[in-house]
Amino acid sequence: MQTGTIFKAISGFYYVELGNETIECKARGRFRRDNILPLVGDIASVTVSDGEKGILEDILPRKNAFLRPPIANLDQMIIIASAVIPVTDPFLIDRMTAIAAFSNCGCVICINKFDLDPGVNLYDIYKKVGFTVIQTSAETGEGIPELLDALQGKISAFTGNSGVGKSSILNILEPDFNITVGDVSQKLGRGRHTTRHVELYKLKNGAIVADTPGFSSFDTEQMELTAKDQLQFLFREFEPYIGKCRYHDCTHIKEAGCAILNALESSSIAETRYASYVRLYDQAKLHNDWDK
Ligand SMILES: Nc1nc2c(ncn2[C@@H]2O[C@H](COP(=O)(O)OP(=O)(O)OP(=O)(O)O)[C@@H](O)[C@H]2O)c(=O)[nH]1
Ligand SMILES: [Mg+2]
Ligand SMILES: [Zn+2]
Repeated sequence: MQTGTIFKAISGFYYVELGNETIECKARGRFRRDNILPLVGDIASVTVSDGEKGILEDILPRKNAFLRPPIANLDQMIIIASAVIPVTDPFLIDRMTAIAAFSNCGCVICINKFDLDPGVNLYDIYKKVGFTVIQTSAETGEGIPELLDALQGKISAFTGNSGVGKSSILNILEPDFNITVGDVSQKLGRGRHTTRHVELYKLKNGAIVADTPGFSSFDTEQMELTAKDQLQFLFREFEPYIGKCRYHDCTHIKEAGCAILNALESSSIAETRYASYVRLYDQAKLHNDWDK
């Protein structure tokens, strides 16, 4: 039995890296029976028959796992955004930063298409929250050395709405990859969902990076995250205010004497971040109510 990482998963086949080789594997029947879906990024034990085809025997315990994109064992998400068409809705970024925080996963915000628009607005919001924010261009190479540094020694996934340039950035990091990129529909204001599967790529500096399919606005509405009273802890800039509201069970939605609402009032918390909190809170509430 050997152990390796799943680099790619396509229609029931798992491509596992074992030493210098990539072995095509199928999963044992009991995975389906036990309702375990092997994910890209999983570390699996594999038996290889006649040196060619393999069988996934087991998935080793995960550090974390995500549904959208479907991937496991991430050190960090690189949330890629764009200030030009396809413009990134800050809610999408905030949803991802919350999911990352919830899953013990780091995150870096990357504002791409710097050559077209530096995205100063987004830059200021996330810099102030305390995230690492990198402005990049897959066209001119701006910010790419900085991004490479952030990727070094880690397993990362590029996420973001379709057309922001996830695949393009991977191609500029390593021109040999030759990943297909698609254009952006100016009329519809969005990308064309060019990347269809999750795949890990190994950079020359040893970093491992996943390209993933871009989100559509539909995905944005399709999530529930966590218990509503836990959500406040997933917005890192709320931290100094938590426990300082008048009511100990303050939801920070409309209570009097709310320290978070006061911080919003004095612009210490960004409006878009707070709006995302409320939106996620409402979704979580709906979901929690269903559970009862
Ligand atoms: N001007 C400019 N265009 C870019 C940049 N990065 C990507 N593009 C263009 O944006 C379009 C979409 O790029 P992709 O790399 O396919 O985007 P993606 O995020 O992988 O999209 P999906 O696979 O659909 O999720 C292509 O036409 C790219 O050439 C950039 O930094 N500047
Ligand atoms: Mg792509
Ligand atoms: Zn409050």
